[in-house]
Amino acid sequence: MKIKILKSSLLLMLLFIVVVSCNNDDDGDTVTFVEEDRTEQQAKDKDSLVAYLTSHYYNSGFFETGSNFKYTDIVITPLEEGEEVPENHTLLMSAVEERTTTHLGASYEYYILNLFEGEGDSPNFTDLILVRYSGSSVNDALDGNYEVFDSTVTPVGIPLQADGTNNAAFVRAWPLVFPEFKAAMFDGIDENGNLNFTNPGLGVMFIPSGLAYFSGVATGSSYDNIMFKFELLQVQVEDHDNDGIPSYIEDRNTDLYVIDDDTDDDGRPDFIDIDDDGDLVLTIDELIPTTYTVDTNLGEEEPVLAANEFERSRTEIDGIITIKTVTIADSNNDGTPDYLDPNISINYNEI
Ligand SMILES: [Ca+2]
Ligand SMILES: [Ca+2]
Ligand SMILES: [Ca+2]
Ligand SMILES: [Ca+2]
Repeated sequence: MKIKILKSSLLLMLLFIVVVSCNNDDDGDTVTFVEEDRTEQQAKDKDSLVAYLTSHYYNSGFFETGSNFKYTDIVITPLEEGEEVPENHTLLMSAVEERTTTHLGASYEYYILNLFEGEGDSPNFTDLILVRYSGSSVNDALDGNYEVFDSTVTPVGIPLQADGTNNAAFVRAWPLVFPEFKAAMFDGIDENGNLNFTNPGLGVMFIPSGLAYFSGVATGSSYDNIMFKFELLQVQVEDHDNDGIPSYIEDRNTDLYVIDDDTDDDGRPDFIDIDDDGDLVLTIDELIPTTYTVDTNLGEEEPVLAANEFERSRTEIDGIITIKTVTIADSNNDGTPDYLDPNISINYNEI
C-alpha cells in the first residue's frame, strides 16, 4: 500500500535556510550571514551530546519483557548530582551505539539507542518511510527545559531522499539511522480507518546539529542538537524517476548520497534522470521486462526475483497475481549495465 505523505508536518517543510548575503540597496552596504564552521561547531555539539548522554538515564527495565513498545514508552530522566542510576534504568551513555560519518566536509559522531529492531522490511536510504516520532532539543534539555518541538500521534510519511536536489533540507541523520531498523508488522486497517501495526523498530537517535538543521531554525534556534524518539512502521521502496531502477541502486559510488551520481554529466543526477547514460534510449527501455502470472488458486508461489531484477507493478484479481519486473541487462558483458552504457542502445520494449 502507498504511504500517504502529510505535507503539513513541520519537519517536511524546507527549513534549511541559509542566507548567504543580502544587499542593502539604500547605502550599498552588504550584510553577510556567515554560517558556523562545521568542524568547530561539531566539537561543541559533541561535548553537549556527551554531556547529555552521561547525565541522563532511561527506563531500560521496561523493555526487557513484553513487546509492541511505543516511542511514548521511552522515559528519559536527568541524573541528579550525587544520584546513582536507579534499578531497572540505564545511563544513556552505557546503552547507545556511537556511529561516525562525514557530511559536507566535516566528521560527525551520532548516537543510536536501539530498543527494538523491528520485524518487517528495512528501508534503503532513499526510501519512503512511515513513522511516529517526537523531536526535542538536547541543548534545551541540558538547560532544564525539555520541550518537544515536533511530534506525531498519527503516522506520517517521510521521504528519506528529497525528490530533487534539495537534500540539505532534510535531516541527514535520518537516511543513516532508519536503515539500521526494520518496519513493524502490518495488521490491517480497523473500522475507524486507522492503520494497525505491531512491533515497530523502536529507538532514539541523538544527533548533532550538523546532521540535523544546522543553521536552520526548525527547533526554534540554530545549531541545536536533537533527539528523536521514533517508531518505524512501514517502508516503501522509492524510484524517484520511475525508470525501473530503485533510487538506492542509482547511488553508483555507494556513498549514501544520490545527488552526486550523474552518469551522463547532464546536471541531472541519475536518480532523477530517465535516460541515465544520455544515449536517447530511456532507462526503462534498456531494462528487460518480464511478466509473471501466479495463480494462488492453484497454490502457485510467487517468483523469487534475482538480485538485478526489480518489481514494477502488481495486480491481483480473483487470486491471480500479475507481477511485472525489469531486469538489468549487460549485453556486451563489460560490467557496465546497458542503461549506464552510452555505447549500447538496445530498446528491450521494442524487441
Ligand atoms: Ca552517490
Ligand atoms: Ca544525468
Ligand atoms: Ca535514473
Ligand atoms: Ca539510456
